[in-house]
Amino acid sequence: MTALLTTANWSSSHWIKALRAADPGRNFVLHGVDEYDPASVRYALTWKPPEGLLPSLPNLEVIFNLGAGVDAVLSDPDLPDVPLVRLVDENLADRMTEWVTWQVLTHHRQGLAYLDQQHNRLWRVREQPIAADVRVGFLGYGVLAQNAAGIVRALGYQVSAWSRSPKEADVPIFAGEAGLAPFLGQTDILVVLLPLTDATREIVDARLIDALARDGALGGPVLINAGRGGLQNEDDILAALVDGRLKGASLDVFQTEPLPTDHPLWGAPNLIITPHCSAISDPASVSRYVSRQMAAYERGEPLINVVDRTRGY
Ligand code: NDP
Ligand code: OXD
Repeated sequence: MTALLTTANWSSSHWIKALRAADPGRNFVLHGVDEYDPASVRYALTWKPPEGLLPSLPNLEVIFNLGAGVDAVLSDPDLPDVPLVRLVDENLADRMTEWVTWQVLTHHRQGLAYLDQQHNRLWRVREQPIAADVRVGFLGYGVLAQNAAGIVRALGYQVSAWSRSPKEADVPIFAGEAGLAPFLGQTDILVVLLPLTDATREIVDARLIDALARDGALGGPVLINAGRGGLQNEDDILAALVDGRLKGASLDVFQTEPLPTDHPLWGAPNLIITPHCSAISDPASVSRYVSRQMAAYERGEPLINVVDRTRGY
């Protein structure tokens, strides 16, 4: 009985070592390196598995996605009909919270403008609205957004969120299509933490940008996206940065990754680009999560964080 690992562009040696340390009694094999019999594979532990690999495992029982977003694994048209478990991990959530907080503070406190001043040896104090006057809206209010919202709120910002379904929460929640325009109309800094699904593809376009609040303390709206590149129309974002409809933006994810060196976004004004690293999966922490789930499953307990394939996340 084998657990098969695929890690795409992540360091496979770190992952296999961490898995073997977390669960020494189990047979982990690394696809493309170790010999294995496909019929012996009961679990697949994957990040962006090569298309066709999972359908080739006749006795596969569970797929564990090593990241939070499952869009890559769901894109395989022949994905076996077995439970797909996504990653829910405090370590991952805390990393995302660090990145989101960093971006919110940088745009609010004009980090790019001060860096520019420093390069020009210019001593000039800029406008300084207090956090309580700045409205941060989370587009998507799942595990990661809720964790980040807790810290952003603790810093004093006004926080609200938009999700697919209504929910009880400690911030105002706008839900569904009807809730989107009112939500955007009261948002100064938009933090996108949605999954990429048929319903959310390119949701961040010119229309959405134009619906953001323009009467806020920052003098214009700011876009922050750490969800997926497929959520954004990059031509629309570029145009809005160039003509000032967006005061600033931070993008961690892109339609094409790595972002091609000749992509015009590299030169866009007031844009912070990070290379899809806002929250990286920690091999040791994720290995413990997967090991706990496999043990519980073998005791006959239900798997947790199983993806609802009809919703796509
Ligand atoms: P969750 O599944 O916990 O939350 C998703 C949220 O999006 C929920 O609030 C959900 O609404 C909402 N949502 C989904 N579809 C819609 C829709 N059509 N309309 C409105 N709201 C919708 O996801 P996580 O918080 O764990 O992760 C979010 C995403 O972050 C991942 O899917 C992944 O793409 C990305 N990510 C990026 C990383 C990076 O390094 N850049 C690292 C980790 C994750 P509801 O609450 O009603 O279900
Ligand atoms: C994730 C990611 O989805 O790293 O976890 O993008």
